[in-house]
Amino acid sequence: MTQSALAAEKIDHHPEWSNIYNSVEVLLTTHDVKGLSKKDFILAHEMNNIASKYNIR
Ligand code: H2B
Repeated sequence: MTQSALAAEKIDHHPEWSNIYNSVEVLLTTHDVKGLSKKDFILAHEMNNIASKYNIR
């Protein structure tokens, strides 16, 4: 989550997410366009890379 937050800051794009214990739920959307933008896909890709680095599903 910490690494994803840094990735989000880098592209100035902020996920809606919640964290309880060892579980994180993420909703990627772009409020400015009221839907999905390229940044959502970029951040999703980054988050997938981070998750696979730690063997997280
Ligand atoms: N994050 C998300 N998820 N959606 C946005 O529309 C958005 C954002 N807008 N982060 C950004 C910041 C914008 O408000 C600033 C001014 O860049």
